[in-house]
Amino acid sequence: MSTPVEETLVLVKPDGVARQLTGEILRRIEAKGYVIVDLKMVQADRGLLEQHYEEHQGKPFFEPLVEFMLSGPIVAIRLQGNRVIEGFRSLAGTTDPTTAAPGTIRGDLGRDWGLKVAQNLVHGSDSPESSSRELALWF
Ligand code: D4T
Repeated sequence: MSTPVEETLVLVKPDGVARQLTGEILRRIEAKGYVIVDLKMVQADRGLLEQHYEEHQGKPFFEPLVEFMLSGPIVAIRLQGNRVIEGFRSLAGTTDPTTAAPGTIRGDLGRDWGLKVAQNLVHGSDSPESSSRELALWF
């Protein structure tokens, strides 16, 4: 079965950078066999984050989420591979780090810190449409 080569946007969020987990997260991505084709550290601004999270505008966690993403540098990664969109989300685990499966980035390295917004270490695009839109925003 042949599958198309895809690209996805991965972000190591400010908690991952602050906790010095960037290397561990990149190690897991590379060990899986996906290819890092571009990578940069950025301090995002509010405009970028409001566009990135536009689907969540108006939700109670939107403002805490933007504040969290403004709280420190982010590592943005353009990642390539067959079915990498689905594959990275599988590596990352589900949104809530408390219940994310052990073996995943969020399940092994994340936890609930009792804050207004889940600090869950990474972001990965959730569809080909999101991936194109988000890569154009960040790169
Ligand atoms: P991202 O988009 O950051 O990769 O995370 P997910 O795809 O797993 O989750 P999401 O877009 O639904 O949520 C974005 C971001 O908001 C936080 N969040 C989300 C939260 O604190 N409370 C919530 O109820 C939801 C749905 C966590 C991730």
